[in-house]
Amino acid sequence: MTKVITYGTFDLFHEGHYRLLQRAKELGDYLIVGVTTETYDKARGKLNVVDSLMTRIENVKKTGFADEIIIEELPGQKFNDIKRLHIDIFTVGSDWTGKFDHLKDYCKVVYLERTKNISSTMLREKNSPIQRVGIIGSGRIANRFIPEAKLVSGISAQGVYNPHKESAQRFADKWEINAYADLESFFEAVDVVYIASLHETHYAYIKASLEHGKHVLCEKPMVLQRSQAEELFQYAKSHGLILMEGIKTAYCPGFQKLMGIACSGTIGTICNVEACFTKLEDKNSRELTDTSYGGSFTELGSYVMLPILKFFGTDYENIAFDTIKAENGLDIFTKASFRYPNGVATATCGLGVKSEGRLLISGTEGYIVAEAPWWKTAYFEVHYENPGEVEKYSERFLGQGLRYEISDFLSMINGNCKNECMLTRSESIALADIMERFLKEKREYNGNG
Ligand code: C2G
Repeated sequence: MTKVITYGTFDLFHEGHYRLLQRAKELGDYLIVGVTTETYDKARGKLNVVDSLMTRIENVKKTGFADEIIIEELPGQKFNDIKRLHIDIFTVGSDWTGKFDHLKDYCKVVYLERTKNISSTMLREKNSPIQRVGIIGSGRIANRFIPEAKLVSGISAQGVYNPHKESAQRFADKWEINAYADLESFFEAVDVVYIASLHETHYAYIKASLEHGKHVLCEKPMVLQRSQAEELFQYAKSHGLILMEGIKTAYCPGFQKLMGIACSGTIGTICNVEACFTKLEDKNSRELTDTSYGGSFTELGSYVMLPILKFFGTDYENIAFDTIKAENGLDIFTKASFRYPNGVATATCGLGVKSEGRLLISGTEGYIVAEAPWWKTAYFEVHYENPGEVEKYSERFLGQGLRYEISDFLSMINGNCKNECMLTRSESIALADIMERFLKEKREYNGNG
């Protein structure tokens, strides 16, 4: 008798799960299915699991393919199960290819092809809230998005759009999703859109997505003009659609905690915020050669302005930019100084100058400091007049951290989030406004100089 084992969360049970179990059963005579517990999913950083363990087990049972169901509650359990249950074949979807090769010493390991298309009819009939996400752009950030989205239950990567067919196909092959070089067929196949294309293309893609009735999560900087941000948010609102700007820091639990502490009054009234983020880039990179939209501020400015807008709001009295430029006119280092009625702030960033990346929030009673990489907030300290009195806080920041914004995006779509999202519309509009001012100043200067 050939014994097969497979594992999964099987949340919001769909045809991808069904087909996996069907083929797993066909591999042998006896199929054991391990269903993950909430604790295990939490430990491996999977967010948004909706169905209870009992419901998920029931759904696996209903398929009729499982001869036995066990629960998976510990990391490392697979190895023990394989020995204990005398397993011949371990199988899992091909989205895990390579990840379980270490089990090959103990049994056969089979990766079954992931189901690319989860049809909307099946999901709608079941009234399932799974959102099929389409990705616009196929670069570095888009590559980070897919493994993160996999760790958020309720969203399934369906396809990628890139007008360059070969790029789309390469990306699609890598992640086992569909490739589209035609926007109309892309929109037909997906429910929601994630935009990770070049900055200057965001506006047109967001507009097209909203006009096709799709909710949108767009990478920062969302747009580069205030009027565009206002128009898009207005359109989204009046059509009942979600439009969200993805600045990962804003959504991560560590930054939420830091904001909570800063706003609790423990450091008194906040008077000064200094945020710095530098990342040395290759001189030949797009970021340092695209003379229209490259440069440090368009690339990193969103991160360093975020805490300033969060703590002081969007009504600054004055903003001044100081930049150091490369020969091609692009800023390799920029310092934006803000003046507010009751405070001052600086947002510093650089792609060609290295500095100490730090977030400092000074108040009348003390200060909060988070060292680099504070934009992936995992640790910060609260200091007071007495240097011996230091409070230390830490928080998990898992993987690339995109899962937090994806999780919030889903909560907004599913109506589980009562408030505006973690990054408000007015903050996103202010960010677009500042980007516009910066680019205008830069162009005037370069034009005159
Ligand atoms: N699956 C698939 N096609 C999809 C979605 C999922 O073939 N479109 C497969 C997965 O590869 C996995 C199974 O269905 O083999 C269950 O998927 P999930 O519930 O998402 O579980 P997962 O997070 O993949 O956990 O210890 C747990 C295992 O590592 C798998």
